[in-house]
Amino acid sequence: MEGLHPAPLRERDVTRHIAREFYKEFDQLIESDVIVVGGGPSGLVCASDLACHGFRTLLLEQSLALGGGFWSGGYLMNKATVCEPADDILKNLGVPCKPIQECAGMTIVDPPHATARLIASAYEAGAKVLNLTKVVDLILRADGVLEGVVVNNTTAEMAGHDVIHVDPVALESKIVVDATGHDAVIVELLNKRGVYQPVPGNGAMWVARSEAMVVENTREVFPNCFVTGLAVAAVDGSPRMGPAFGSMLLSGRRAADLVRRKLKGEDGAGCFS
Ligand code: 48F
Repeated sequence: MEGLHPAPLRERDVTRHIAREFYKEFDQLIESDVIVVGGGPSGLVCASDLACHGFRTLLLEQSLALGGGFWSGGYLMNKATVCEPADDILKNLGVPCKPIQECAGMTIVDPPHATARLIASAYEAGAKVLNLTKVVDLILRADGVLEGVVVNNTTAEMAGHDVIHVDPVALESKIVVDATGHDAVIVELLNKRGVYQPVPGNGAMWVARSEAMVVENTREVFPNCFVTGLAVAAVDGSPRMGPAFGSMLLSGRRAADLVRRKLKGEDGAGCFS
């Protein structure tokens, strides 16, 4: 249609400017203060809080879409539970949280609405995002210091090295946060490299216990490596909790707070255990 654009839109310009912007930004992501691995609810809150405090924060997600397991409330039902006080995190983002009269403190949310707002909030806070980016290894010095992660394009990894052999690349950071859910990928890699004990994985379901334990045990598990969200339960062998998402949000917030205090050199912050 004439008059829609001041100059005719050229295909080469679309390609050129996508490439230019991507590589200009990518150049700045090679070195960050914090890399958060996993864009589920815990990773999104953690990345958003850290970026809000002015830390150079990079969120890595292997899938095309951010959001992890928060798009559905389990069993393909489009409702999820969030208990107090985690509902405040969502309410502050404008997500309706419906109180349930017969269960004090429990609210029901629409997961796609909540997930969309968490994603927007991470971007608005200034977190940078690389999706379709899978962490496959760590930068680990001989003195046991974690200095970043090794990543590859997810589609190249999916094809397998015998089909497409593409070498991964490294991204450096002062802190790595494992927000990879059940798989606790970063801690598993520490174990694979011989510097951390085996990861037991989640125990059987026990919602109340698990929700409390995940938040309480969000911590630095190895120098410069913090765990948040369901990865905490996997690392500790504590119970799974199904579609109860409050502790994911609170754990992401707690991880960001611990990381922030460590980076600021505050006393007692982030002692790994
Ligand atoms: O699983 P996920 O949503 O983790 P979370 O934030 O929340 C758990 C809940 O969704 C739910 C639950 C509790 O209510 O039971 O499961 O702890 O998000 C983890 C994200 O990490 C990504 C993965 O695709 C997902 O989006 N991820 C996993 N491995 C890698 C990765 C990897 N190697 N590289 C990059 N991203």
